Amino acid sequence: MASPPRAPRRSLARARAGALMTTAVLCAAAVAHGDGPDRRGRHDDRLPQLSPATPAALVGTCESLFTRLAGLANTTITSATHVAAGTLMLAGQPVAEHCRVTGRAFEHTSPVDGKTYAIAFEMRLPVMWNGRFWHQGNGGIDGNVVPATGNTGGGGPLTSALLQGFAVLSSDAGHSNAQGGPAFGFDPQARLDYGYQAVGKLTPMAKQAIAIAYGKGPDRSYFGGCSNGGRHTLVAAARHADQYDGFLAGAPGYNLPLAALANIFGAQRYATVATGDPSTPPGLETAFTATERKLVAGAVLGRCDALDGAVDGLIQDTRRCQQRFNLFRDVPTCAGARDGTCLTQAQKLAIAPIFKGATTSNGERFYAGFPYDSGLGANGIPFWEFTAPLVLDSGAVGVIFKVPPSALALSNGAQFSLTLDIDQALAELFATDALYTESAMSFMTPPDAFDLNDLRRRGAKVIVYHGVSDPIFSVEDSEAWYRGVDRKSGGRAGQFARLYPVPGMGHCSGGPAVDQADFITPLVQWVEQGKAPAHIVASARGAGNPGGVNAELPAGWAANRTRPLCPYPSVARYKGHGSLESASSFVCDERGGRDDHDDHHHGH
Ligand SMILES: [Ca+2]
Repeated sequence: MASPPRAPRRSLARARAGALMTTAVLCAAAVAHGDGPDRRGRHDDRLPQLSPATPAALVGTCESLFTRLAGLANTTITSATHVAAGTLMLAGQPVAEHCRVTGRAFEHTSPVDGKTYAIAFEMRLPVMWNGRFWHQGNGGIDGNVVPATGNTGGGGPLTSALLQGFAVLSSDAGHSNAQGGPAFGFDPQARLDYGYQAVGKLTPMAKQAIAIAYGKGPDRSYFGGCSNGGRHTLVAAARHADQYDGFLAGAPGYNLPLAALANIFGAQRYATVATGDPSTPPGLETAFTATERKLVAGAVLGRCDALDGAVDGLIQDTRRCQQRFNLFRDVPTCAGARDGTCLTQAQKLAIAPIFKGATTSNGERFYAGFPYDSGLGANGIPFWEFTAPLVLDSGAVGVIFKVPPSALALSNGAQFSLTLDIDQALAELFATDALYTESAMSFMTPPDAFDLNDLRRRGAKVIVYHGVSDPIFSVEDSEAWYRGVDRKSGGRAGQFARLYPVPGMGHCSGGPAVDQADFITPLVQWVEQGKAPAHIVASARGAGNPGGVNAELPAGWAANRTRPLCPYPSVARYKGHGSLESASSFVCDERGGRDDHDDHHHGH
């Protein structure tokens, strides 16, 4: 699947590294990389090994931080309070005592709408600190100061950065949803803060605050979040590779404006076959009902479940499944009225292009396709498919992203989305004018999503996870990211990046999936100890799970079923013996994704 590596372009660096190459260097490189030479067998550059963080204790009282932090530039501290141990519970565990500091930074009054904007934030600073900083990226259109717990946003939380003793920062990214939700998009600066500038402005502030609180700055810094928080993470990986050592991106919408427009494209397709009023979410959902979605999910399982060697309700071999499953052939076509056992030909014609990937009127694809997977019938799907395009993507595309913005998107999101000219809107995501001097595709996405060579060279690491049944940000877009990073690094993505697709999982969590995993610990071990992660064991969240029970686990699954999450492009395969409930019965197969006849030539 992955394209062959390009010829290396940094020949001078290679020559220098080659001249220095000794057995000792080779050993150091092998330790640092964890997986030895790249696929061409080259040891042509040595990645630095970052030193581990060391703990420290808070200096003085929490309350004293109110005055001690008063000198931070462009920042007003609004409170500093002590939070006793056990006041906050995360993943069923008590959080140790810490200080909660709140503030506002970079306040400005908009010349466009006259409103006052600021980047509101909170920091949670453990009294006994592990020496690390965690910048928490939040979801949606931001606009809320989500508690700075360092919850990574994915799965049912098993741990969090705050639980592990990180100093954690969370912000509203420069606007409050109480001021009108997406209406902040009329202010050019608020757009930029949401896109990337809030992160850039808060990073030095937070590090300085940590230095004041503990008498030293963070030894190691991390960035993480899911959905828009995953987008923030990959944007930071590209823009602030000098400021962060580890990145944990869940379901990263790193092409978020395109994904939002693709979701509107989907709504327009559904509207053509809806029997109800398509301008309401329940009306739009009549295009593809819960019963029909479960029918298709069952047909996908019928074709693909066994491809990984285990008929277990999970499709590990997603790519081979896409070659095997055919919506038109494998789902019965209604002879008469729709009764939940079939789809009409018109429904199939409306729905198939959504999975194939949104296109312009002349057939050019502008966002990734979505794989057919077992989670299509899950409870989290209809919000993203039938509600979001009418109430969320409308405001995002129409008010926050488009140049110029559209007032209709605020007053009537459904009308805006269902009548939107997709071709024109796509152009407007790339457009600028005298007032909005930066386009959405510039302020929302990484400057070059695939070029992480600065990050790689200084020893930083990236872990991405993504639900295969995610209906809003496609796992295929994350796979394209990984392949792009591999190309831009000359085939070295494995030295510093991992992508873990999560079969059956929806957007960030949930669905008929084994979706609970600790990604923080392997990331820290990779960054600070050079232990490159292979597979990561994930658990189902059945009865009694402290991170929250997943009500959608199929009846036949053990409550604590485990599976290895395998690094892309490998896929989990059943060994042929052992319990179907245990990760130990599966191996990660490097040949994942190739069809039987595919071993002699590269598909796709
Ligand atoms: Ca299976």
